[in-house]
Amino acid sequence: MSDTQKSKQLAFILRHNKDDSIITLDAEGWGDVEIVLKALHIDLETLSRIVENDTKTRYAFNTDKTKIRANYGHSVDKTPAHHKSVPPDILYHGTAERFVDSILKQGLLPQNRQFVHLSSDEETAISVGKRHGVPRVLRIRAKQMSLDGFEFQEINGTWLVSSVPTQYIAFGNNS
Ligand code: HQG
Repeated sequence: MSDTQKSKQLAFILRHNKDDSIITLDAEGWGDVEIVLKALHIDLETLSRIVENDTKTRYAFNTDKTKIRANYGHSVDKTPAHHKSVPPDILYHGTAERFVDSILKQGLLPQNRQFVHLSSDEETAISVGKRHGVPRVLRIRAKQMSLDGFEFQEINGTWLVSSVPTQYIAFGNNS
């Protein structure tokens, strides 16, 4: 099985394993590396390669590599407390054409995840949107949200926020 396939399995157990059937995560999302290695049938060298080569910084080890967690994307309510960051003026959200009407009525909601995920670049947002269908890119007035009291966390260009009310949403040109 390729590293990409293993990474998808890793993402599942560190983000979505709701009933703790595969692994028990602590309140900040850390799970035992030993359990991950057994569950994925890989060795520490392979796991380290997946973590280090991940272009979106999806995962992190603790200092002695006994624990691992997903940095974002969780549906389980065991999420890292990243530093709060002040976002740039504009962030991007990639979605599918078929969700746009609903988003314009309700704003962006985290749906099954703990946070709404935004991107610092438009290209990434397009590829995020393609996962769901015909992509559309929304421009989010993130700095204004921050000034209005919304808290943002950033992990290597992926930004997390609790929700995005409609007044902060506009369409990108390149959608
Ligand atoms: C949409 C991946 C209707 C939202 C990505 C999205 C990201 C609404 C979908 C990360 C809505 C949820 C997260 C509303 C939001 N009405 N639809 N009111 N509010 N939506 O997968 O942002 O590669 O949970 O637009 O790259 O697509 O796995 O979120 O289309 O960073 O590391 O509901 O996951 O990262 O879909 O993706 P998702 P997402 P990884």
